[in-house]
Amino acid sequence: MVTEARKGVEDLLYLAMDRRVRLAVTGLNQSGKTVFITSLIHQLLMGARLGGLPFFQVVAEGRFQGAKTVLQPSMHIPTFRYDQFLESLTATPPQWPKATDGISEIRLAIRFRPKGLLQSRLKATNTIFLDIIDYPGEWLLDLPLLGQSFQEWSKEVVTLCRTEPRHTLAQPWLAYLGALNPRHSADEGVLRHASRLFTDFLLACKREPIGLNYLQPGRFLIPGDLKDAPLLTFCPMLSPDPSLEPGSLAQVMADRFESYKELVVRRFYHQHFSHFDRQIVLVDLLKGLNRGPNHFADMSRSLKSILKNFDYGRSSILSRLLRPKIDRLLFVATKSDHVAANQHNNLERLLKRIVTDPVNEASFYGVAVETMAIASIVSTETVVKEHEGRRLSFVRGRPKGRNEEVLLFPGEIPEKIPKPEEWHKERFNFLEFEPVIARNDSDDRLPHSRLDLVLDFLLGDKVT
Ligand SMILES: Nc1nc2c(ncn2[C@@H]2O[C@H](COP(=O)(O)OP(=O)(O)O)[C@@H](O)[C@H]2O)c(=O)[nH]1
Ligand SMILES: [Mg+2]
Repeated sequence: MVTEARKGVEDLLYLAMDRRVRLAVTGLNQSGKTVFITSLIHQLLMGARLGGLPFFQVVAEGRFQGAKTVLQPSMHIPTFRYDQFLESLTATPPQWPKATDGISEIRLAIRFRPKGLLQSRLKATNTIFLDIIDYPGEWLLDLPLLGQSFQEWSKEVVTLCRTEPRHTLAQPWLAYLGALNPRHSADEGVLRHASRLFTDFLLACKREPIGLNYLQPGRFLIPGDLKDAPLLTFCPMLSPDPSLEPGSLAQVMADRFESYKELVVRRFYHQHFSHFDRQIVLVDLLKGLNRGPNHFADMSRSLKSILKNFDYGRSSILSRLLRPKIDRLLFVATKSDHVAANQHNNLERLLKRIVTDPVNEASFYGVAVETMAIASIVSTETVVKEHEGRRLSFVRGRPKGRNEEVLLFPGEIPEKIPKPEEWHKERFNFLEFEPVIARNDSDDRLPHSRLDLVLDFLLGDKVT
């Protein structure tokens, strides 16, 4: 208890001294959050070794002294298993981390020599603490629920189910719901069955190759420790009437929805999502392009509705203590190594198109905003070759699930969102790759693309 309290005071002190940075790593499921966090930690721990972070100014200027994982701030949150993830990424054969099914946290201490003679004489070394949490991307989509009533949410879901691919997948659930009388008194068996059919519908929407993102409630997909709780036993209603009797089916559904919002979403939001200083938003555009226009629109809708839930603006020292705000926001297109290097500019341009609204909104509040195309862990290599008289950029790598490397032409990235008629079948087919096999050199570092620029943007001003 005493240690908790002391840690709390210490934390406040770091905060007041501007020595604590809480980074929001935001992205839909499978956008690359866990791999990004793992690689970011790895790059910081490796520091200046092998010239790995040339554009992180504190490293380039020789002021970076090192980084270390230290005791995390919260006692009740599992630790982010950097060690396990790194082990699997460097095993033979290497493997990507498995999908995240709960929340975890990690704290890094970064030591550096301050810039400028005067400061250096006063104090040889400074330390900042970087806090990062990891969680299933599915849970992020719960944040928009906070602004919706049961009626509004039900209406939205039912409207979305009028179009494909949701329309067909929702039929078993909608047919069952259609036969129910919302005024009848609630029966646990009926609630459970309706909720089961709705969950099956959500899971079918999520499953590859459909892969939709705008699916709520997030805990229906990844329940964490709440499996089978009444909180997770409800579903939207066809015509939810706010004036229904207590105890009626529709009223019990609405009550459970409200409890879910209060006890799961709001709590999650307050504990983990309301105190960030910096944010990185990861977007897997390649998957979006592969899946076609419906998915692409669904991905953009999901991103926009998530970003509405963060606080943007400049923080003074006092407001940082009371209510911190995000004052630097970085959008990245992840997995840029899936395409050849000459496509990275287009990847960034396309990303810019998709995030125009949130970028404008954040800039309006004085937030510094950037966009980049990055690869947390580069798993391929670009090979330029003559092909039928043209110089083409190919990619060499080991596609997911295969044992041998292949050389392939992954195609080109459009710099604008394609018009509906331009999404003809098979236009985009970007493959995913297995991580490269490490050279078994103990001093090896995982290859990345632009994580130094990411670090410089997110932390540069804190390490001066
Ligand atoms: N080639 C490549 N693949 C990546 C990279 N980052 C993520 N991936 C792929 O994307 C998958 C999902 O990444 P993950 O970090 O688990 O996503 P999360 O659900 O947002 O945490 C991984 O299993 C990899 O296949 C990257 O930098 N390069
Ligand atoms: Mg993850």
